[in-house]
Amino acid sequence: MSRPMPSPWCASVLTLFPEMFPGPLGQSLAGRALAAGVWSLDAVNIRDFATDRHRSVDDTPFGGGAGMVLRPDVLDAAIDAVAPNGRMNDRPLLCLSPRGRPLVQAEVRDLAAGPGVVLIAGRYEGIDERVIEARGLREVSIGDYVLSGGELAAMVVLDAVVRLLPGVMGAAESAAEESFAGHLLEYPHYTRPAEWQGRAVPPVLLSGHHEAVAAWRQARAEELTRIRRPDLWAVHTAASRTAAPGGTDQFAVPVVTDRARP
Ligand code: 9D3
Repeated sequence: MSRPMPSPWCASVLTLFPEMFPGPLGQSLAGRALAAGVWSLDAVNIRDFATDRHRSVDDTPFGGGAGMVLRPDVLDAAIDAVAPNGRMNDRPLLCLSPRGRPLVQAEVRDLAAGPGVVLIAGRYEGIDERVIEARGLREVSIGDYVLSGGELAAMVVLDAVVRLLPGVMGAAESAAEESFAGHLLEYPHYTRPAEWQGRAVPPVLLSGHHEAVAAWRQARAEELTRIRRPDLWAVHTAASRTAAPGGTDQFAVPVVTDRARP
């Protein structure tokens, strides 16, 4: 007999552009998992919670300045619709913002291990600070560049999390990801033909000498990381110095110091 379906990992997105969802998340890996009921996606229109006849969601900033601010009353009502205030709310409330803490894989993993997430995708200059305080919103950025809104950033968060949900990735892939040391960039990949447009594949890869191949890949990964990502390289070298022989989780090395969230 078939076992009962586990309740899906549950994502709600609060946005002024709900029609942007699922967008690219309806395709490929995440889309298949969505159709299979591994996760659910609920895009909620913040404007549905406006109270005046103009359905306004924003207002001018106190103290003056450019741009508009998302009203606290409207956003709070929208949050209430998916995470009722004072009730047991087990899903973390994240607010996509260019001033947020940069998203890292450890946080993605934590989200995937939980019941779901509520994502608030802002437009305008920002949202009223008092909602952030009152609801304990965790502000998250996806990197140091300027987007025109939080929706694409919300999709990035969801894509990163959903691929980690049980049954979404292949078992082999997930196992490889689990055991992967983490702080090195990937070595270069090659497939047939062995020569293409006058460019040969590195001969060691055709040698059939597995240890030599592994050593070459390790060296290329380290070289790439050192040159391209000195920040990751510093983590890697610190980890190699402190890690117990036989290997511990190198993500656990105390290089990231800003994990205790206020
Ligand atoms: C001049 C002040 N601007 C901050 C750089 C205001 C502003 C610009 C763009 C406020 C919001 C936005 C829209 N961006 C996001 O909502 C956003 C974002 C981003 O722009 N970069 C990286 N991660 C994220 S998460 C949400």
